[in-house]
Amino acid sequence: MTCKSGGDWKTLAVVVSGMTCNHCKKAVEDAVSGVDGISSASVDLNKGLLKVVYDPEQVDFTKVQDAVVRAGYGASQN
Ligand SMILES: [Cu+2]
Repeated sequence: MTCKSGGDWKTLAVVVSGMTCNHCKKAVEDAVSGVDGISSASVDLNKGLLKVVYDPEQVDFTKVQDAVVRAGYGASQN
């Protein structure tokens, strides 16, 4: 992925369903952080929330959702 010099990253919060333990948390984080244009992905397991730092020129909610679904979980916009 290309490195950008600050300022144009955005943050997105996604509601993730189906996570029950730390393995799920890591599976979602790994799947989403591997997407081009995503700088970081972190899951709050208790809240069922995924926080994504992304480049809006490359990534939108659908891309994040695809990655979560591929990992076997559900994603909806909060
Ligand atoms: Cu699990």
